Amino acid sequence: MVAPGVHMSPILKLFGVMPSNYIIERIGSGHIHQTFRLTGKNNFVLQRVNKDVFKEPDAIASNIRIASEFLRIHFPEYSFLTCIQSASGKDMEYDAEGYPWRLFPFTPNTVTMDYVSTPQQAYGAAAEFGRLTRYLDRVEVGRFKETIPRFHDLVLRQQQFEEALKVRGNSAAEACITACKRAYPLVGTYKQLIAGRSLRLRIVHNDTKINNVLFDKTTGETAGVIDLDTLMPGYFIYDLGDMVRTFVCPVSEEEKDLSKIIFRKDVYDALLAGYLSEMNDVLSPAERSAIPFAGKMMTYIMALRFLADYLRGNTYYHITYPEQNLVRAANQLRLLEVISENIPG
Ligand code: GN1
Ligand code: MG
Repeated sequence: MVAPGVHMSPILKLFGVMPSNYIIERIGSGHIHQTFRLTGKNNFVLQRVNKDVFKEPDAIASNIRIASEFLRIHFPEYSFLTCIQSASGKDMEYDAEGYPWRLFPFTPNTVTMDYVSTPQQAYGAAAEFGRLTRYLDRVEVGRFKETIPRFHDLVLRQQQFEEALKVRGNSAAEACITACKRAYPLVGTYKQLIAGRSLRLRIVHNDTKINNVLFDKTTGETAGVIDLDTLMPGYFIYDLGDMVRTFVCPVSEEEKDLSKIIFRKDVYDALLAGYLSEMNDVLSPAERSAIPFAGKMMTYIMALRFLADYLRGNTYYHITYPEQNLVRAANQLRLLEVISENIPG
């Protein structure tokens, strides 16, 4: 874990920022990168990119550049977050250990939230993510790279889970393993959707958690989306599904008390209405019929990913206690149950 400190100075200087003029503090609840807020004359967000997860960091910058150029031409009023270039004109600067760092402007008077409190927030956030996909509907998908190959490919995640099972060393995970296997039919449904070409490959955000939406502090309106590292080719179910996963339940994936995992129908209805307010005419009838599958698929993929990481010794997600990935997997498996009970089809 990197603490805010003096080692950031050389990086900040490359971006033309004098570290001594800023208060630097860690922010965010992400599992992958390390993110800091700089408060001073101007406000910035500084981020160290996880190079073990994003093995080709330049692909992130390239995708964002293609998207931002397209949006600037076709939707000039859209506020799309891009990073600040360093003094030598680069999107990222590398430190002595080979980690890339990026600097963003901090959008003034905005907040992020870790939980959806009202259906209005769900509607707004879902419309915001839907708008991004709609605006990018006619961009050339083939120009984008996969920043993490096969990131939300459920078939791959099932294979990785099976691999992790081979090295499992303890029985604490048995109940979760059984539950994951019981849900294997979801992989079959996913395969059918892909093989049947029901879903169009689009540019999607791929990390549509509620805390990746900026809200205006004063009006409560949405002010844009952040965390564009996985803006890349994918299917709409990845975005819609991750919203269902993170919006409908009043507690996060860290919650240990499974009785708190409930399905808020008003929030689900609002998120779907918000998403479709942008995407209804963009989606094909075949895509629209995959809507009920989205939340199940993305909740399940997170259960598989958390459990596989636990079984292989917690090499991927940042943890603060040894059982954390198992707790997350059990949480997501319970959420999968409540979503399946509440979304027919
Ligand atoms: C990771 O680091 P963060 O929180 O932005 C993960 C997402 C998961 C999420 C679960 C690159 O995102 O896919 O949904 O954790 N990102 C990556 O909280 O693996
Ligand atoms: Mg992310």
